[in-house]
Amino acid sequence: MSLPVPTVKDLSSIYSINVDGQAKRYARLTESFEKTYGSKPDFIARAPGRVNIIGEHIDYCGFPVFPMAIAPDTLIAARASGTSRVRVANINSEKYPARDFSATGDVFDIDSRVHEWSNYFKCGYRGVFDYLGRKDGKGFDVLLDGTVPAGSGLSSSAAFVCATELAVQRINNVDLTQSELASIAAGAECHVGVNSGGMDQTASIMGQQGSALFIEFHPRLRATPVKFPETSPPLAFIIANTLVVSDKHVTAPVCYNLRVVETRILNRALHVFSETLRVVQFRQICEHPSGDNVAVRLGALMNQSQDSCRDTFECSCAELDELCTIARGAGAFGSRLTGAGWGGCSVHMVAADKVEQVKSALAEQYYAKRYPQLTREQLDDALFATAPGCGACYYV
Ligand code: NG1
Ligand code: MG
Repeated sequence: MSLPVPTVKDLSSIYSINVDGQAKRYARLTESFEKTYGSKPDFIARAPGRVNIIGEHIDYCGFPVFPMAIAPDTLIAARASGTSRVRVANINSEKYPARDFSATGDVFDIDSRVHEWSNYFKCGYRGVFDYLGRKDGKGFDVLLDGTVPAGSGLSSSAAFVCATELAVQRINNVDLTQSELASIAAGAECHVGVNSGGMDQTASIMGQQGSALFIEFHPRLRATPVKFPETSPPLAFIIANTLVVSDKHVTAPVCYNLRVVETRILNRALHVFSETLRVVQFRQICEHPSGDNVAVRLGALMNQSQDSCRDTFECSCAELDELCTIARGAGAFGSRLTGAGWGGCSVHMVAADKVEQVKSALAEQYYAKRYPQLTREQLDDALFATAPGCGACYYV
C-alpha cells in the first residue's frame, strides 16, 4: 500500500500476548545499546517473520500467496552518530560479531560467497540507496535482536532486511511507502545469492493483526487482509520446527534457485498451477464461508499443498512429513511445510480447543524421540501456537 510505516508508542499495539516479556526485551535492548555505544537509541525498528499458510514456491512465478505475519521478529535499535561510519552489532555477539563499515563505501560491497550475518544488513542498506540512486548515507550505530530462528522457513532473512530498511530510511530522513519498502526488500536478497519472490517481505511490512494477507504481484504488488472464518471453536495455528536447518546459503544453488529456474522453463508447472488454484480457493472459502465443514475444506487444501510440495515439487523432507502425519493423527485439520522447505518449519491448522492435544502429540512423538536432550525453553521455541500479527513499525 502507499502508506508510510507506522510509529507506535505502546507495545500492546504490536504484540497480542506476553506484552510484559516483550517490554523487558525492549528495555534490555535499549540498555545494551547504551552500554555498547554510550547513549540511548533514537528509535527501534521492528519487522516480523511470517508463516505461510498456503501458496508455496509460487511467489517468484508471480502468483498469489497467503501468509501472515507472526510475533517473532527482528528489532534494530538505531541512533545517528554524526560520523561517517555504520557500526552494526548484535545482542548475540558470539554468533554474530560486531562490524564497522564506511557509510558511503564498503557497506555497499556484498560478497555473496561468504556466509556473513552482516550481509543481510548490507542488503537492506544497499536496497534503499540503490532505489534512491544515491550513495550518501549518514553514519549511525545499530544493535540487533532477532527472535526468528534462522533457516527455519519463518523468514528470518526478510525480517532482518526489512528492519534494516526501516532503520536506514529513518536515519537518512527518507519516507518510502510500505509498497516501496516491500519491493526493495524482495529484490535485495539477490545480493546474498537468493533469487527470492516477494511474499516474505510483503508479509513482514504489511502484516495486520488478526488477518492473513492475500498477496498479489500482478499487475502490481497488493496485499488484501483476509480474516479466517469464524468457526466454533475458532481456528488456531501451530508452528512446529523440524529443527533441521535449511540454510539458504548452502541450499540455494542446489535447491531454491534451482527451483526458480525450473519453474521459469515450465518444469514443475503442475505444482505451480495447482498450488495457485488452492490459494484462490482458500481465500474464497475464508471470504465466503458458506456450507458445512469449512475448517475441513480449508485443511484439505493445506494437506493437498503438502502432498504437492512433497511429491511434485520435491521440497519436503522426512521430518516435515512426519510432523504433518503426527499432527493430523492428533486432530489437525491441515498440516504442511511452510517457507522454502527441505527442513525448517511446518504449520498446522487446528480447532482452538485441540491446540494442547496436537502440541502434546508432536512433543511426545517427534521431539522426545528425535531430540530427547531439548530443554523446556528450546521446545517452546520450536513448537508454539501462533496468530496473525501486525507488520513492521517504529517504536519510540
Ligand atoms: P523462506 O524459506 O522463509 O526464506 C522462501 C522465499 C519466499 C518463497 C518461499 C517458498 C526468501 C527470502 N523467501 O521463504 O519468497 O519463495 O521460500 O514459498 O528466499
Ligand atoms: Mg529466508
